[in-house]
Amino acid sequence: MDEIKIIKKDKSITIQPKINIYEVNRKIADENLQKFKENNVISIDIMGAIGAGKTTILEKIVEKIKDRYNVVMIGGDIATTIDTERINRFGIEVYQINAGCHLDAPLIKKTIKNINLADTDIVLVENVGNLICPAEYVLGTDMRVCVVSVTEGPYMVMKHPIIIGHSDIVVINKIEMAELMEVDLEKLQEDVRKINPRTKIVLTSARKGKGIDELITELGFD
Ligand SMILES: Nc1nc2c(ncn2[C@@H]2O[C@H](COP(=O)(O)OP(=O)(O)O)[C@@H](O)[C@H]2O)c(=O)[nH]1
Ligand SMILES: [Mg+2]
Repeated sequence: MDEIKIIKKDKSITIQPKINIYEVNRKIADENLQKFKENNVISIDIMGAIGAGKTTILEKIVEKIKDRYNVVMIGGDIATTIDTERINRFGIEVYQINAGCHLDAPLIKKTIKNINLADTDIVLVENVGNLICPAEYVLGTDMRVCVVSVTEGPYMVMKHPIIIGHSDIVVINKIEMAELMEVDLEKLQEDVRKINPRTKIVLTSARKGKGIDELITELGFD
């Protein structure tokens, strides 16, 4: 096989901004986390590509926990309110942020000003469907969850090491489709462990509700 030529970004044209936007974001994220903690709110950031199953997973979780906890959902979306409407059907409070390619800590700060955190137990954030931009923008949640689905093919994990590296839990969804998609579930899990040995991995078939109880346990909602 011919050697593959790898073209790297030329460092000489990298712009060094005076303000580190990640640092500014992180400071506000720390304030958000502090606010959540002061009010004993558990907060979760759910990330993943469009179609991975984030909203389906949220629906299944909300259905199971809504009678025990006061849950609020914040949904990030470029154009629609489809996801927040899906969650609002369960009778819980929802907030829609029409954002760009990711949510950020200032947007969460602005949103939580509207929420009565003292009466809230859990805030679930569905980030904008994207595996690249949300990785660098922490929101100030207790945990970050990344959802990948086997219908995205065998390379989604390997090609997105930053978001996998930043995740406390990686959910591999639509596992009933693995054989059909010729995706090796063991290999996918190995890829996750190689990038992030400390992350928890939960296998789900969210549409059928499989693996949701295990995910609820890992999230600490028991
Ligand atoms: N086969 C299968 N489809 C699923 C599963 N979970 C979600 N889906 C479907 O995948 C599509 C995208 O799901 P959605 O939750 O909207 O993804 P999101 O964009 O990540 O929020 C929908 O048609 C869901 O019904 C699953 O476990 N198995
Ligand atoms: Mg969604």
